Amino acid sequence: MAKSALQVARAKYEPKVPKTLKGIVEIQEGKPTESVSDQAAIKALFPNTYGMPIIRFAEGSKRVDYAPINVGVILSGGQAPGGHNVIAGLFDGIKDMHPDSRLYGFILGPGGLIDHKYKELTADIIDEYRNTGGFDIIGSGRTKLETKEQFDKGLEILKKLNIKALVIIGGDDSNTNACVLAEYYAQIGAGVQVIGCPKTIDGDLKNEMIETSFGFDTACKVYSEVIGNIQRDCNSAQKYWHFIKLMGRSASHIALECALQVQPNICIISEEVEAKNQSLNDIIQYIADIVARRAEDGNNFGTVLIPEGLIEFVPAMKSLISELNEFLAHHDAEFKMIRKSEQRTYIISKLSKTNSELYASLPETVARQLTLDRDPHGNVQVSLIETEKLLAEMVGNRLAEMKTAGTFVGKFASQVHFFGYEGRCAAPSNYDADYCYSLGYTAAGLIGSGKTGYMSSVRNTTAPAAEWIAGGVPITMMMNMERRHGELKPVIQKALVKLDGAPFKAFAAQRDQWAVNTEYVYPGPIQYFGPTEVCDQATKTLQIEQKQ
Ligand code: FBP
Repeated sequence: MAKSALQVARAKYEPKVPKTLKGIVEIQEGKPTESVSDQAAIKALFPNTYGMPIIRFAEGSKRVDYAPINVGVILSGGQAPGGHNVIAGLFDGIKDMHPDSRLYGFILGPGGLIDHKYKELTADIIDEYRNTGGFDIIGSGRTKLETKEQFDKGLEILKKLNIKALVIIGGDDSNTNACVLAEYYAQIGAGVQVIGCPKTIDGDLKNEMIETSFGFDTACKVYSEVIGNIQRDCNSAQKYWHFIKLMGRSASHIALECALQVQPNICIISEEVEAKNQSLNDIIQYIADIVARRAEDGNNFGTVLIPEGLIEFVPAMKSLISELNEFLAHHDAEFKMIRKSEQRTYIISKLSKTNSELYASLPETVARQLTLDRDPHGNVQVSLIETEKLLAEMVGNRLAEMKTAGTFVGKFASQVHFFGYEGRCAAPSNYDADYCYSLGYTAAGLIGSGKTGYMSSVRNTTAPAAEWIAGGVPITMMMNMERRHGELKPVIQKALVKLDGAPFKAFAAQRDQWAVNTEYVYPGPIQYFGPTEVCDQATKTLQIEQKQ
């Protein structure tokens, strides 16, 4: 396979690791833990894996002799930079425990386990993928691993390959499923440990013990580079307003982090929209007022960052989407029989009055996008909804009205962008390359110490890597009960942007200034060779959080 010069050079990079991870390591166990809430319910559902202590690796004094072990690994959900290094760290970890240990990758996500599709990951394969982006070493998929039949089917192949531990690399839903699987295998005495690793560019799998999910760092740096380039273009030509939607299915962490990096004129944070009960109209007016204010200074240009999940956080839209979800779940076949040109009228006739009126007020394309197929978790696929076009169009209409009323005196022309897939498979930054390798190596350590139902945890990551703290957190500790598809289920709490958190406050304190003035920052591309302050920076979010 042809390789770029950077790929060749980057293959030689040796990830930096915590000093307590390699060499002679000893396990320190903390006190019993509790779930974040609904303790009694979670305890009852996870009798074998509830309440386990937090694990921390420390420098040890005596080397443990490990037996060879066969381990399986699954990549689950959306791609995130650094996944290959998690696998490389896991591989090196189990080989360091015993050179005869073997690693098997299940193909195309959890489906590979159920359908018995796998490949052995040998040293030459692993070496090809060190420090590279993507999940193509074994592929990923969104099949939900949640039924007893699937667990039993998976166990057949695990037994056949003599696999004693399974590592699931995924987001909040996949790690929830990993925990249910760990509990089930413990309950039936299957002899298979299950360990999770925190992955998602969205950054919403985080808590006290998991300070960030991997991939967030690189993805935000890639988006910020491109937004910075757009801002420079925008400031050079001074004739466009750029509406830029950024991935993040639910939480606005990516938009917030990019805003902190590039200082745009406007950034909408979904969690704030929800907390302030804002309508689509309020958001449009907020943007239009800033456009008008900048026009007074002769600045007919600017940038607007929009989180992908926004639409579901506007309370009125949320209610519309939830009624649509319910309706389509029960009338999908009937809906699909309706001619495309008549679907909109059909939906308008079926919804309750308020939702029907809101639906009718939306531009045709967005109305259609709201009725597209749901993902396997029943969610609207927000990446298919062109919120950036919706806002640009509606702001344009509002400004036209304001012009007639004499409250807008400038010119308005817009460009729209969506950045998501561009960043998910980027070559990992040093931060993600190091963090991911450590997460994988830590997972091997948890396996070696016989743990199950744990998530690999590496903390203190704004310090130099040698001082990072590696260990494990019981997954049940992150759980609460939530209503999903009408049923109460134990799930890992999703971490949304906290409006009383330091990163949001830092943004809120500066945004009015960024709106009127042009204070763009141009981060430039990720650097791999050069001074550590250029190559090893953590995200602004983490830096601000950990400075507290
Ligand atoms: P994960 O939560 O599985 O990591 O995926 C996140 C994400 O990249 C979202 O930001 C985006 O909305 C979604 O995946 C897109 O999914 P798909 O790859 O299926 O189009």
